[in-house]
Amino acid sequence: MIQKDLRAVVLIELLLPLALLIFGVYHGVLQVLYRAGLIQDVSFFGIDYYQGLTAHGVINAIVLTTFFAVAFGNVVISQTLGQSVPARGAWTGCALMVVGTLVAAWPIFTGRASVLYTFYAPMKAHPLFYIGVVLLVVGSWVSFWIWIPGYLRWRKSHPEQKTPLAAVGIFTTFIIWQMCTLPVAYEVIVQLIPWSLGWTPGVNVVLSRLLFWFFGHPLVYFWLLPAYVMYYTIMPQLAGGRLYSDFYGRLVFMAFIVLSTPLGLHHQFTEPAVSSGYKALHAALTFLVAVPSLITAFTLAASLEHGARANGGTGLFAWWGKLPHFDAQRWLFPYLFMGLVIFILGGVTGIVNASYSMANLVHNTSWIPAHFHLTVAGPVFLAILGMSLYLCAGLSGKKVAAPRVALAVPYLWTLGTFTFSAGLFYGGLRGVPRRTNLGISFLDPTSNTFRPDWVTGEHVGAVGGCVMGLAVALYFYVLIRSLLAARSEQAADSFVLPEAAPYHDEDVAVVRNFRPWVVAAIIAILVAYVPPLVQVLNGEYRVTG
Ligand code: HAS
Repeated sequence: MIQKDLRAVVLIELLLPLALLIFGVYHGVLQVLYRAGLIQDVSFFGIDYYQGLTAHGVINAIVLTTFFAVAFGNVVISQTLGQSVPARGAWTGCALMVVGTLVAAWPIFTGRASVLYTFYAPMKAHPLFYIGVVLLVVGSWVSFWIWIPGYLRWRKSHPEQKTPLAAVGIFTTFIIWQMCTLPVAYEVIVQLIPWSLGWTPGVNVVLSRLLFWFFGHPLVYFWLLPAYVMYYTIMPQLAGGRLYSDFYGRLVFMAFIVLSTPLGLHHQFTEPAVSSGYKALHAALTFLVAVPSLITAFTLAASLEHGARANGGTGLFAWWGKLPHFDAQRWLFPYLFMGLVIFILGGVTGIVNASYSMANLVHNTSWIPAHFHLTVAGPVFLAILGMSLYLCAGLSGKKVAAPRVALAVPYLWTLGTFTFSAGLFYGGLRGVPRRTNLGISFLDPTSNTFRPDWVTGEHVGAVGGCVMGLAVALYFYVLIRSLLAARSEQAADSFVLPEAAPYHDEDVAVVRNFRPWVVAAIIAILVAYVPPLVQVLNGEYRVTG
């Protein structure tokens, strides 16, 4: 059962970022219009291109994901470890995150923080942007810390039992978050805030980038792992079956603790300050971090097959048809399943990016946003949308209105992301740059920089982006109608998340305890990052102003 005293806080943590998402998605649609040359201006309705791009990235990739991870974590820990989340602590964490978000929103919306969601130097924001980010992160830390005493109590009183898999997934998510946010906290507090206040004349730009990407890659697993919790512990039940192997679920989560962080240099293959040997090490580790996702692909496919066969599925492939793809009662299923389908291409293109020499071809081109819209805007975003609707309706004791429309959203979103990404991959391979207002430059036929060979990709991308916008509009139609529906106290009291039983329930000692994995993670981080850090500190990469 989910604690009653957590309902309000969880609903705020879900609904506030969803409200902001309206701006986030609006600026996403504007992006594709600017880039396709359909808007030929530096700004639209008073918000300029880079301001809108910053709002899009910060809201969608940082605010929505952090709030959701905390909200979902509160629900999972409360349900699986039995009423162990102190409500006062949950409110404190939530309040810090809300204040942080509002404080950071002011400089963004007044044009004082157009530094994009990758906010490292030399771009400089108003100090309130950085202070807001710090509060948001500290709020998420507080929300995590308050789960730990309840977990330790649970372990003491259940010495023979394995920690529920969903709780393992949530703790993994936040252990990674805790490890990766410490260096970025140093960057923001010691480098960026004093610099933006004018207290220091300049910052070491390369150090700022190194610290950001130390955080920036594990950040993607912080986004992804709540979706993995749903795939492993909820989706098999929705499919009518069981999780094929409990051990593989645990192994995957533990492996992410070790492998998520020591590979951020794959975002810096072109960084002059770091030697190529360490970049090669990070490239190799990047291939290794794909392994838990490959294990996930096989474990989930086996779990889906088990469910489909239990529903009467037969044959080598025909059983896929017996999954609840179009069952309006189980509308949550396609939010998870279509996320996985999208992730196949997101994963393959990630491996291309990791391939050192290939990265030189695609780096900073539109290939990169094509890749990450098949990852963070694919499995992650669909899981967040689906679970937010599920929780908002369930915790407020309401029925999801228009379940058929709810069911259509993930399909429409998938069509949109595939179309959008196809256009951006095509353009990226032809050198179309990312983060560029193409409408006033390369896609303006009157400009002497006009590139006719870049038009097709951006136009295809614009069609996809508009379809994605339509999918989100339909989502909000369902969400708002559901929130306005009649409330049942009894339904709210009895609401729980589905929990899939394991088919193979192995008990393997090595995945019962976080400690060895955290120690291995720290060693891996020291090996992968100390020498590059020394190289950066020995150089002189200071900017002033
Ligand atoms: Fe990435 C850049 C490499 C995963 C997000 N990535 C980015 C950026 C973002 C991002 C936001 O090495 C841009 C940052 C910026 O602004 O500059 N990425 C990888 C690799 C993986 C990967 C190797 N990325 C992600 C995930 C993200 C994400 C996850 C968000 C959540 N990425 C890179 C690299 C760069 C990069 C370089 C820098 C590029 C540059 O030069 O700037 C891997 O973890 C991917 C492994 C995944 C798989 C897929 C497994 C498939 C599954 C689905 C199974 C399906 C089933 C259903 C069961 C191997 C689990 C079956 C259904 C049927 C119909 C058959």
